[in-house]
Amino acid sequence: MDKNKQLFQQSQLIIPGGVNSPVRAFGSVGGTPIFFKRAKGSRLWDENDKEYIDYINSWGPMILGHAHPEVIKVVQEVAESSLSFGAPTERELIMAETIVRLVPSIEQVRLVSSGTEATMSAIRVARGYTSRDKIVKFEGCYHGHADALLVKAGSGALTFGQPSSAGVPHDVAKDTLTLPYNNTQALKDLFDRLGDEIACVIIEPVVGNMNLIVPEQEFLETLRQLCTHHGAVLIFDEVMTGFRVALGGAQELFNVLPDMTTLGKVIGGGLPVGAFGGKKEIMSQLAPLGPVYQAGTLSGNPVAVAAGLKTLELIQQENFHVQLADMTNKLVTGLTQIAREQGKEFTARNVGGMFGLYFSATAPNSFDEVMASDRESFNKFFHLMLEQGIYFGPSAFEAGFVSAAHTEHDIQQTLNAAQVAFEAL
Ligand code: HOZ
Repeated sequence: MDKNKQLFQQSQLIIPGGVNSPVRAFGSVGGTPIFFKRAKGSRLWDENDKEYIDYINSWGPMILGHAHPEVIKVVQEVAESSLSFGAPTERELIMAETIVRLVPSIEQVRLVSSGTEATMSAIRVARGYTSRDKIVKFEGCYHGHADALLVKAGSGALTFGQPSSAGVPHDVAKDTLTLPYNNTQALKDLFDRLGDEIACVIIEPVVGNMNLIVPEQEFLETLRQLCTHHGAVLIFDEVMTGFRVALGGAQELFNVLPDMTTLGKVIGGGLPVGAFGGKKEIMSQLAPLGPVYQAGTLSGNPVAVAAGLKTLELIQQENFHVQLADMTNKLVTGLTQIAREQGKEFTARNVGGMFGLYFSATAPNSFDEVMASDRESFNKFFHLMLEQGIYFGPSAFEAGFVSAAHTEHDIQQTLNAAQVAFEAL
């Protein structure tokens, strides 16, 4: 019997939905989730020993590819000295110095264990700093699963048709205002009405949770100006984009600086780490200095920080991001060209090493445009590619990721598979 099927059946008996994170259940695309047992470079192997080219890369962290020898070596060495102290270490200081040096707007930073913790904590600090309650987010942006942020969220919340989650108290959600992405006028209107009551605006500066959406420059710049004018804290959620779309993240790429930034994924090199940072004046609100409480036993975990530091060291090599973007660009250009030759309504685009695949005539710019794309064709395409050993995100609403381990050969193999898949559509 197919081992993936067998494991999924068993898992469903004792793990809700058979998975530990909803998108993995293949609910959006249908079929059986793949259970993986091994990964190296750009490749994955499932429990049936079938090989795949990986375009998820653990949703971003594996920017160097899987099991990079230098990352594995440092993880092994550090694990020998401790798995956790629950006390400060020198590596945490080096990590903080590295983040402050590389991310243009961060003056001080605190480490946590996940992106959800980072965004949840950033919002608490922003509320404490401004003494205001209202927060603003954008439709289809996903910032982890803290109660206040599960309002009109993207990613799994979107896939399962539940823009908000059950279990979120009305009193918590009522202070979360949502706006359409890339709609400058709606932004201005809201600030005109309520600007002086808004604690913060949180945004994915390039969205990776409703497929890939690129911000309009004017939209980001207006957002910056309005937040400054009204004393609202601007938070860039760079959990996905940080160190990926450019070394200094989306804020460097678009040259718009937030007051606070949340990070995750790449800074853990594949182990659980998150971070939030920003202006000293805001960050000094945090305990033990200030009145905003935030804490974590595994925060700054030595092994995770070591994996992240080695990853950050390696991605600072000259031309790293140029090459990553080039490789990703070859993929999206190739796919778009094949689709065009075959007369299929499809397009693709990338920002650095992050990409989107869209079954629509033009790349979407907002949540409504993403929702209007042809989901059925995506699902068919996904399975046709999967059969041929190409592993894209199992949902039309997720972005894709390329690593430095992906080669021209990987891209060509993917394009050959796409030729077959588009023909069969
Ligand atoms: N929320 C993640 C994608 N945007 C999926 C996380 C996972 O399944 O690992």
